[in-house]
Amino acid sequence: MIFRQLFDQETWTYTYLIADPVSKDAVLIDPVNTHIDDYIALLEEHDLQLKYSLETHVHADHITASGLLRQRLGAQTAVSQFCGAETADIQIQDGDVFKFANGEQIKVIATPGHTRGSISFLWRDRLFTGDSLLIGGCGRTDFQGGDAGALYDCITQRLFTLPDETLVYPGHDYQQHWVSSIMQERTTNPRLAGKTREQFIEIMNNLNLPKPRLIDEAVPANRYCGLDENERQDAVVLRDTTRPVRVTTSTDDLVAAAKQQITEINVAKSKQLIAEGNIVIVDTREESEYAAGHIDGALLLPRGVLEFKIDSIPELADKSKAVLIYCRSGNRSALAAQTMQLMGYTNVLSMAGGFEAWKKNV
Ligand SMILES: N[C@@H](CCC(=O)N[C@@H](CS)C(=O)NCC(=O)O)C(=O)O
Ligand SMILES: [Fe+2]
Repeated sequence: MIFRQLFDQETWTYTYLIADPVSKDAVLIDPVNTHIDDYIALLEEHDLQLKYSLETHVHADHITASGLLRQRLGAQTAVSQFCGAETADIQIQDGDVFKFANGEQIKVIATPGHTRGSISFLWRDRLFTGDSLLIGGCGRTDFQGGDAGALYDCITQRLFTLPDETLVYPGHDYQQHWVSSIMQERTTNPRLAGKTREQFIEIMNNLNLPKPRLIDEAVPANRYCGLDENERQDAVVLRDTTRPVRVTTSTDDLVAAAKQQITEINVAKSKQLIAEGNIVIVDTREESEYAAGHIDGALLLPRGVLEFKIDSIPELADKSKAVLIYCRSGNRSALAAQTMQLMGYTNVLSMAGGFEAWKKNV
């Protein structure tokens, strides 16, 4: 097998290539957009066919190359279903297995905590931990649905229970470490070895790290496989029409599940509540859609940046206040409403049919 650990010096990110020289199947884990040409050259050098571009999570510090790899090479993009990245071909679930080459398997282990959708991949004796478990450290837990308790639980219960000799390949290293092992991390990681859950949470809550430099750009872009607004439409078309997709959970399934959990109201009811006042209207479409026309008084909060922009909106500080959320057709807003409920908002209403339906009812 071919195995390469690649490094992006700008963001201290590791990308991994796993490939089979016989069948020519190749998989990339956490590719970085600025290295797209390097990846293509490397694949060409070995005459490889990129089958999957896998993400350990929606990254806050760099932009993924997955959307470009899909466009250029036809690879399938995959990210956890809990990342809010619905344009990825595969919405990964815990326990999923990616099969490639002659019997090779990459197994998915959900390791939430750095972000809600963080996962680790296990291939043979190699564990790709993303930013869940780092060498002598772990990913921060202060944004994107981060949760220190959840991180402690999954590292201690799911990763540290793997065989001692399992090799740990992280998503970043800021001190020029390359590889570790489960035994090394279990016995020497200063945040985890001999630490109780409470001690770990205390450490994580007091890191006081500055925000990643690229977060405002990277998170929304990565929810669209790293593509910019102009490239995104193609991404959806490609996914929907050109290739069979091994989807464990499709976007439609996610929307349907969200609609079970939230409250939808129609345009007439929305108008009535707006007229009565005391309701915050949130437009969860992209900035360009908002600029082209929106409901009077609506606050712009694109779905891609919802979790980390919401705290800066004073009108949404009170989580019990009534919120009417809408998008173009009612799907994105259902997902956004579900996210807000998970964040503790208790009175979120999604407008069925979205702005399209609203315009018809003026
Ligand atoms: N200075 C870096 C910060 C990177 C950062 O915050 N990295 C995240 C992973 S996305 C992390 O968990 N870092 C852990 C740490 O710095 O201890 C940047 O601006 O990009
Ligand atoms: Fe990260």
